[in-house]
Amino acid sequence: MNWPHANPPRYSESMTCVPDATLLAALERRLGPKGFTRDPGEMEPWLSDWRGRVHGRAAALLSPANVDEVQDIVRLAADARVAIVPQGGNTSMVAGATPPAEGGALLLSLRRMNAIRALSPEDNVAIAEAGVILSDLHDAAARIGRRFPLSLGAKGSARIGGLISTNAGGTQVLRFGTMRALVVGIEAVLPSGERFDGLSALRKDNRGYDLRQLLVGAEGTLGVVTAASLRLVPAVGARAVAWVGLASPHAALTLLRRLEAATGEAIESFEAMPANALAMVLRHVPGTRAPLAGEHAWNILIEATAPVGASDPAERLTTELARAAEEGLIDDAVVATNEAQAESLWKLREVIAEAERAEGPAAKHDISVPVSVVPDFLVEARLAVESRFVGTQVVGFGHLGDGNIHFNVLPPRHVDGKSWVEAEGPVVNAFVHDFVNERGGSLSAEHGIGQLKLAEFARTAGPVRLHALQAIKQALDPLGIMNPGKLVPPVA
Ligand code: 2HG
Ligand code: ZN
Repeated sequence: MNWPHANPPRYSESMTCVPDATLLAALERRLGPKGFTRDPGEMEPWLSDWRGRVHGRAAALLSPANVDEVQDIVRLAADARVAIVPQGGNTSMVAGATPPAEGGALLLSLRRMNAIRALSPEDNVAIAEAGVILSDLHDAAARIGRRFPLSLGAKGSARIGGLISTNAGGTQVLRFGTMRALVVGIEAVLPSGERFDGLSALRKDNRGYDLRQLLVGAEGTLGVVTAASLRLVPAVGARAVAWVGLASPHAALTLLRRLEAATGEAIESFEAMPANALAMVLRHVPGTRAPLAGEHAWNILIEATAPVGASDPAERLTTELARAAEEGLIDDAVVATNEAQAESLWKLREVIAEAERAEGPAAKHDISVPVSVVPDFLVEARLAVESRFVGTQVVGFGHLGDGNIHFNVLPPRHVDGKSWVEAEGPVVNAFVHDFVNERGGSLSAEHGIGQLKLAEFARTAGPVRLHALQAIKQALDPLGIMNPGKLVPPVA
């Protein structure tokens, strides 16, 4: 049993070719003017990542209208050994959908495939194409008295295919899990051009290796996800949204466990923001204001929900928060009294990424550690980073209840942020990731590896994980045409 060392996989990044005029003409004929463009103006918005850090080029932008067209694209590209970069809403935090700078790849946009093919209240399933925008799926589920329980700040532009391909998390993972827990079936075009028809809404299916789960979180490196059957849950009957100010992440975790015990399964979101994250939002996002008087070291956004027919969770939440205040566990709290107030509290949380983008470059991390470790991590890692990299400021916020912290390090004031991130970013990244590894954590909790984490992933993954990953890549995409340069570190 000396695999994988005796027989290392051969996948390497440099195997693809630049498309020639014959291939481009064939693609143009097959896709027509709506599905094929090389116009620089039309391609431009899709060639950079959301944060504007990575800029690529592409030989053409392909926007197929259906799975047959996706299959033909993949077949033609495979014959010519040309790389394909699948793209949905282009909201990746790790430049997972940005084509390489050389310009040889074909950018494959799933945006035109945006039909919700079926909604079944009997199966509690929606079948959505890869290009469906998350908030459109929310609305469609609501129309049949159900809901799709995954949400995140980018819900107005993130698309189902990308959410699946990154195994997206977001703000409701606490109760319903990440995308992985919500994908019931998948339809995808494999790197051979064959269609994997796995859409049926089976809740039990033990036919061996789970290709569906292999494609979730594969970042387009094992094929193109074209549609999925997605789990729906009962619609929300009542929700209570609260904003809490407290002194430490330790108090926050105690509060979370207490609220869970008091409200059954009602707590869906428990999002933590230090004072500097809230200040950043108030500074950059017009129309926002602090919900509580005074500054609090930590702010927690809590949502509790109950399905139709169950009792309103607001009363229990209010009672528990009052008790926590009396005992000195929290400093202050407000429970929204109407939907508009609830929405404005949520907005403060959902626009953090936008505020950060406006603030300027930072060394960014999307880490996870066991939930019990989060409070100490937040205090110790901040101290360690700010003492090691003098003048920096840590903004660590996020999904405390999932053990997932966006641990972002702002450059010292008075330095050029972009140059600092270029020069110091990798050193800071390695420092933070080592700190996380020593605590049994992961360098990617919910954003994926993409291109931005690839070197750090290769450095820290260890040979067993790495070789298994490379072997799977080699088996399913032997030509290396699917989103090369992302997720799978090439064999040295
Ligand atoms: C969030 O939770 C997103 O707001 C973005 O995952 C995190 O900007 C970030 O670091
Ligand atoms: Zn997040």
